[in-house]
Amino acid sequence: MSSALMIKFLGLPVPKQIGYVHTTRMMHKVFVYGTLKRDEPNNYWLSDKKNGHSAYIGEGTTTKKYPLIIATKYNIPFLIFKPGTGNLVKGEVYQVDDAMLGKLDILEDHPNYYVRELDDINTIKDKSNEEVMFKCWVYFLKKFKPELLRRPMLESYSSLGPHGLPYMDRSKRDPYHNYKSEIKGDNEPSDSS
Ligand code: PCA
Repeated sequence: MSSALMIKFLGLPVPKQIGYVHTTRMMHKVFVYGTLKRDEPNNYWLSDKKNGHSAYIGEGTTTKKYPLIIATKYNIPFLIFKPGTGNLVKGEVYQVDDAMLGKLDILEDHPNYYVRELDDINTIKDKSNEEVMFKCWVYFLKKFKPELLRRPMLESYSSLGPHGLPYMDRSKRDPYHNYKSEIKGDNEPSDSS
């Protein structure tokens, strides 16, 4: 018998909170380093309420070095899954719900293209200035062509940065050009680290 029923059975008034159905929304932390950051071309995905919930937590930095490069005809940023090479990369940490994470997975074509992995991110909370380590989801490129490692490795991405390689929006791309084959290698993740 539920506690609410038991109280009724005993003839006692049922307190309001008993029997109340609690729905919990799963929350996740995501570290974004590329076009999803503030003032970058895909940030509207995170701010669009129709996609779900997102809240900015603060600036984040990876705790391992990774190569952050710009590649393809469309100047797309990639964090390559080769820990120990490149820089401690700066980005932003957001809290998102299941719905928003699902939308980001569609945008990043996880797990076919970018692969979402959990990683430790040093985060400076915007509200309190407190520094904390969070396990965050990060979209990595795991199977990559080795020549991508010869590209300049950035510490922080901005589409309109001094590299002169502005991101090209999907709506402007050639539907017949397979840009994914420009970067995808056939290495297994273990070969790359
Ligand atoms: N969007 C994701 C991965 C690369 C990109 O452009 C991000 O900003 O983290």
